[in-house]
Amino acid sequence: MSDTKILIIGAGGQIGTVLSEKLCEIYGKANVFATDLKPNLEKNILALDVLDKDALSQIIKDNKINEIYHLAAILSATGEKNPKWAWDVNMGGLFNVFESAVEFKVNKVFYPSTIAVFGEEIPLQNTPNHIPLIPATVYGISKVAGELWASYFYNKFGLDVRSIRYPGVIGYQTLAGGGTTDYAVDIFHSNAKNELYQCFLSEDTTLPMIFIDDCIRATIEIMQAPIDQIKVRTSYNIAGVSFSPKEIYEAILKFNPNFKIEYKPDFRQAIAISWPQSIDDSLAKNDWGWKPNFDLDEMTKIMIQEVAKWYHTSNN
Ligand code: NAD
Ligand code: AKB
Repeated sequence: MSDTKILIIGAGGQIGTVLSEKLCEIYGKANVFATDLKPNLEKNILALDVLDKDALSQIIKDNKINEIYHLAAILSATGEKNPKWAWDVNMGGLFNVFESAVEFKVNKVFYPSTIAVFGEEIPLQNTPNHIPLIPATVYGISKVAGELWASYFYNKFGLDVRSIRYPGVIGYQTLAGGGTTDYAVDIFHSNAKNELYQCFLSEDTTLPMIFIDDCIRATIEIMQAPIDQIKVRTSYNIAGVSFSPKEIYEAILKFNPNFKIEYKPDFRQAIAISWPQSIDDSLAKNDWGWKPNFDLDEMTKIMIQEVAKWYHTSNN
């Protein structure tokens, strides 16, 4: 029986859905408490608003939680529509998690950051881990602040916060949650429905992305790494695979030569071009052994197969 008692906050989202399942497999269902603003009894997701500090504290105390995965956030595109709300959720939620974790002596906290922390004054290729962080979105600003608070809580209170800057995550289990990289999930749904895909980024907008299996493995690997391997206390860059809308479209065409796309860039184009095109993840590789497994073709094959199942079952 595992001694690890895990709380996942934001478990109903794109990453949380898959991470919760994986953590249940590793640590046992009885040791994983999946929560979200939107509860889902079928998926064992309990109601928790991370902005409600008393409710958060109660759940940590009652269940003797010693690890937290804090995923709840408002992503880049949604955040730009309501910046103050995005700031309140992203910062208020994080503060509640860090303060409660210190109060109840939680061993480890996972806090995902993002490629959205980058902005002006970066090399777009192989963007290094340590470089000025001048993001263009409220989401990026909140994640830069979050990284700095993670480092502060580690240095001041010894709270073992571990963080990764995820690229755009591509998975088939859910739709994506209001980001600029969502097109790379949406495109597979249009393909499965034999619809024309209207892409909200221009055809040559290259961005760093990662397949969901690599994303989840990275998360578990950094959390399981011995503490002396975690040397970056803000957040680690990790790379998966970089591509443009044109390149992913061409990868899908190999499976469906009739698939059609048109490009209608909207406000997300300006966000996308402020982000890196590829990421230097040498610190994650050296410190805790990070290595991605999926390239564009392998990921495309799995996405096409799995997204097709959405439209052949009545579950979604
Ligand atoms: P998502 O939007 O799919 O899921 C977020 C979940 O948080 C949702 O289920 C939502 O209901 C929940 N939530 C929102 N407000 C809440 C609140 N007040 N209390 C509790 N739950 C609340 O997001 P995701 O894609 O799963 O992202 C998870 C984390 O990973 C986020 O912190 C995000 O910044 C980070 N991240 C994601 C990506 C990506 O491409 N998906 C890339 C980089 C970083
Ligand atoms: C978004 O596009 O906002 C997210 C991210 C890269 O953080 N997918």
